[in-house]
Amino acid sequence: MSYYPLQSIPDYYMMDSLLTEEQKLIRQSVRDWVESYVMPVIDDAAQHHKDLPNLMKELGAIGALGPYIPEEYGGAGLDQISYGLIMQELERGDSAVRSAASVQSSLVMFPINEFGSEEQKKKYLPKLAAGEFIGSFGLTEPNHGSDPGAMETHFSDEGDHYLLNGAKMWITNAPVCDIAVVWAKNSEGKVQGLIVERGMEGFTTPETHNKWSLRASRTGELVFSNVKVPKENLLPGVTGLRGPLSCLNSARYGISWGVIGAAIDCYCTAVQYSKERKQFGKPIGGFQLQQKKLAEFLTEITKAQLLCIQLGNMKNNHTATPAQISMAKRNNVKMAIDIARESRQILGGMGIMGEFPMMRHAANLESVITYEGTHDIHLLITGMDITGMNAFS
Ligand code: TGC
Ligand code: FAD
Repeated sequence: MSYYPLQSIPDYYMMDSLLTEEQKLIRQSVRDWVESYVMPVIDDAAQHHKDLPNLMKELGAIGALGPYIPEEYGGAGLDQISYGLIMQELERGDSAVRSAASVQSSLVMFPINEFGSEEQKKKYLPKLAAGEFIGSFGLTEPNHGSDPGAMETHFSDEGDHYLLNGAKMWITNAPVCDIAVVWAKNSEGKVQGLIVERGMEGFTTPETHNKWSLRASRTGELVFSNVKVPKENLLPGVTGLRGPLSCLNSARYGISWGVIGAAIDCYCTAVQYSKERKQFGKPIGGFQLQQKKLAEFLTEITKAQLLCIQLGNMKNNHTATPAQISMAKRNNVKMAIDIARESRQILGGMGIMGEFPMMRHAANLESVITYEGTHDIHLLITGMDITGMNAFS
């Protein structure tokens, strides 16, 4: 259960008037699920680095896996604002829960739906939508994070199969995945996507231990040592870096919404605490310095909500550009991490305790500000869009 009444979740600019009844119902059902399934156990899971039991199947059951994937493949066929609202509600619970859903939806189901063959869609999408299969997405490598175009993982055509070699690092859900969408270079040096299945000889997924962030999520490596990948596992619909980067557009969009949820959880907790906690004979919420913080939090959350609603409209119309998505990801993650850090101070010493969510969200957001393109990389994408000049090379 959240520490604050759910009615206090802010909608300062009446953005609900821009939502359909269906979108509001979807948000409410995910909010209810987060209250009953995530909130009671998330502190224990994060403190002790434990999985939330049966998480992927639970997410599948509430329609949070592949919400915008067509119904014929097991998705919910929803629009992009509904997808965003689902991400927001999940990340109000914890970034690890949103990560699980956004990797599966945007980084595994999206490329199979967008670039996969009919057989691949039928084979994998319904199981991924139900959470029966857990997927991971391998782009980042030990030597190549921000510059995936320089990746070393490669495959060769061996007649009746491909032979895959290389390694991916920092991969969400690698240790528990059933399949991995892996981006690798073909013998001409062009990037293509392969679906690698657990059990293929030479494919291992060692776990990355000792994280201070996203402790309720598994992170690991994908290691390929002469893995024989059947030819039918190549994604036929895309060649080039555009393939993986298109998936990132979808995941970055989801993160832009998701982090609003983490900010809301911190903001609402701080408001509630500031009304209850008395010092110098009155609630600390009555002091101007605390009000300044709370007023700024609400202003920033409201601005982030407006960015997302309009970006969602543009996504629905297929007009959102990658640079517009970068702006929202960068702005909203920074907004959320600032609110997590500052709101912790409103709780004084209590702010460092697991009973309250700020330290957990702040620590999680240290990953979120780095993955899916770092804060600085997104700034350079915006800079390039403004000037037409590429600061990367
Ligand atoms: P560049 O030469 O600019 O572009 C290469 C080709 O890609 C196209 N392109 C895009 N296409 C679709 N969407 C985008 N966002 C695109 N950006 C570029 C581009 O048009 C070009 O196409 P073509 O047909 O002309 O070949 O590429 P570059 O090598 O200079 O790199 C550009 C840069 C730095 C922006 C890009 O590499 C980048 O975004 N780097 C950041 C890497 C990143 O975000 N990695 C994320 C890994 S996945 C992850 O973190 C998951 S965490 C999940 C969780 O747990 O929630
Ligand atoms: P680097 O690229 O080495 O960057 C280091 C620093 O240099 C950063 O501050 C960066 O902004 C800066 N920098 C780099 N280039 C420039 C430049 N041109 N100009 C100025 N500054 C620059 N990846 C996946 O493929 N799949 C996943 O599922 C996945 N999950 C992840 C989960 C977690 C918990 C984490 C932490 C990461 C995950 N990642 C995943 C990897 C993530 O996308 C990368 O960490 C990220 O893209 C940055 O790469 P890097 O860590 O190698 O940093």
